[in-house]
Amino acid sequence: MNKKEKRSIDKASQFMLERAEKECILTAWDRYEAMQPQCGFGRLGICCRICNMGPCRIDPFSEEEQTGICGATADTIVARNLGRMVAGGAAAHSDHGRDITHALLLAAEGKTDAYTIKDEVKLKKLAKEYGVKVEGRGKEEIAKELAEKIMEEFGRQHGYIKMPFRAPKKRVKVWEELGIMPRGIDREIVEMMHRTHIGVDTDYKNILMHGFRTALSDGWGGSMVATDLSDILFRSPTPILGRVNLGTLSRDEVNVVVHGHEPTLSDVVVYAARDPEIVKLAKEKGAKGINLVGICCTANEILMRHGIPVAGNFLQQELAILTGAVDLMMVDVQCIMPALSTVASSFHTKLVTTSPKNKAPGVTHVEFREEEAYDIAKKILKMAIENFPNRNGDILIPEHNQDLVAGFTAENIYNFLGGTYRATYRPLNDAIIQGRLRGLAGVVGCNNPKITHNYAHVEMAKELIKNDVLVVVTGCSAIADAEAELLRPEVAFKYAGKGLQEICEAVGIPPVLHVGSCVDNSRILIALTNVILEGGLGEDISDLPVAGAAPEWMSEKAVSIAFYFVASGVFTVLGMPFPILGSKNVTNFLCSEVENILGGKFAFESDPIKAAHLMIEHIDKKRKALKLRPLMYQ
Ligand code: SF4
Ligand code: MSK
Repeated sequence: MNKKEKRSIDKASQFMLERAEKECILTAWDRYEAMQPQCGFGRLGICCRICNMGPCRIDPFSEEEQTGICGATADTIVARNLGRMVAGGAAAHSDHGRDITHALLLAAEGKTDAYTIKDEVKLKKLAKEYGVKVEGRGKEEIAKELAEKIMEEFGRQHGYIKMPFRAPKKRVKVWEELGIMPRGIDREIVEMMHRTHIGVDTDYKNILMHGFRTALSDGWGGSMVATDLSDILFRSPTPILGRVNLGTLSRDEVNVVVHGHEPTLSDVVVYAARDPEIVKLAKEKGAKGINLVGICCTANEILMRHGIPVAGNFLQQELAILTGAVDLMMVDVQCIMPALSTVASSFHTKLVTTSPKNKAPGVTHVEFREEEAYDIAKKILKMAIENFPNRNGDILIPEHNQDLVAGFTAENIYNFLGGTYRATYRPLNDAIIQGRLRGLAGVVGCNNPKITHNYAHVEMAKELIKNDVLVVVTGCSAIADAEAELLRPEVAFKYAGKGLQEICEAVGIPPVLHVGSCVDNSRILIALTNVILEGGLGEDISDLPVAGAAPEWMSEKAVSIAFYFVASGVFTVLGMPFPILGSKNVTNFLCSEVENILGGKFAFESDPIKAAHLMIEHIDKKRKALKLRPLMYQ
């Protein structure tokens, strides 16, 4: 295996890595190598910088129990560090949710004409859930009151937030009894920061239980808000054809790459890119038109609603610029490497930040305001067009680009499985009960140069579907599988077990279902709840033959996601451990004891095949507990 193959399994990425090497342009993989050896204290989670008496570190090989200067043990330090990671991840997702709520409010008040309410059915359903009167009222009036009520969820001071009550009754009872039912979304994050301040919570279990509460305020709170309101404002996804990989960049069109997470600007850019004035301007500059593509979750948002191509996932953001064909990359928030400006400086590529929360030294900033969204979108597109004639040097675009199907949701699965006139999860439940389908798995999360790019996502998904496990994917995992052609219905015949093949053939779906962006992991929680409500597979999510995984995770958001899945009762395997191995107690609590109280737990396994089999073993254990029939074909 050569160096490029060790870095990525994806041919398009290997092609670009070759250029990077030839032209001595550093990428995340090079910086990762230069960083070796990485700090062992940090890796084990036993370095503390929380107060200025430190930094303190605990010697993992010491015979005697060591503490920090204040007396904090390894257990406390490790739990505090992890708790703060959960808070960071929950904050990012939830702030995204807040921004979408703000956009809904502006649209309802008529303060922006860039957005209209596109899913009135979902608006009314959600309004009823929040006690907003719908009869005899216009959609804007309903949306205004709903947006205001949801805004209150962030700072709620009394009682609990609403969305966790969507979970099965038994699960809600578990959370209430454990005292981890989330209150205000912001409140849980603030409380985590408070508890982990010097001289507050030193009980590692107490800190970690609050970690679960904080994460629940993300998964069943901020992220779920982001998903539901995005559907209302930008349209609920339906299965849609798309294309993926760096080969979606075009030699003779103006290439505009949108990267980040929030759909508020990128969704408007989709419409602005079709504006006759913009297309005409592009042609006047000698281009054939505008080619809009995406990276990371902004890409997933506009893929599943508009079929806009995806140029790549997290580790491909620098590689896209390395083609020399990107005329402009517009970024919003999250997962945007600071190194982009350095890579862009080797080419003509214009990098533009758009969020007041994310500026970069020396990078053009065009501030996004919802009230002027369309004009701002056009302004950025014009900057890209102006930059098209400045292309210099070789344009090297890999050929690779694949078809895919995306746009599955907890709601449209009803129609897919049951048909438009009898929308139901019954066929899915029956397939599991009768043993045609072994169970379900959610594979999500990022890339990380510690693991060969896309390898763990793809191998894990293949192993799971081979064993008749239907896989749902989000975020960069979804993009990885798309690049390996796993999001095409016909691959069921190549890779899936016989039972899963029969289902894919009957329903016309791929064996790996793309259910959206990182905040859309909330769709998986709702789908699991719908399975419980349909009946015959237990009373709680923890009864279900399901498992989760984040095989190449890197971000704090992935930590929060993993925490809310375990808190919801799902066994969750991570491809790399949390930085907690410096505390045996914390590791044992999260990877074992916690199952007794939450029904879910964590496992760490870097080999994706072994990790898939841990998930399969767990699924089989749950099938046995439910006394389901033996599998039909395994
Ligand atoms: Fe050291 Fe305690 Fe301060 Fe952490 S909080 S840096 S362990 S003194
Ligand atoms: S973009 S959080 S690298 S999945 Fe959602 Fe990908 Fe992870 Fe960012």
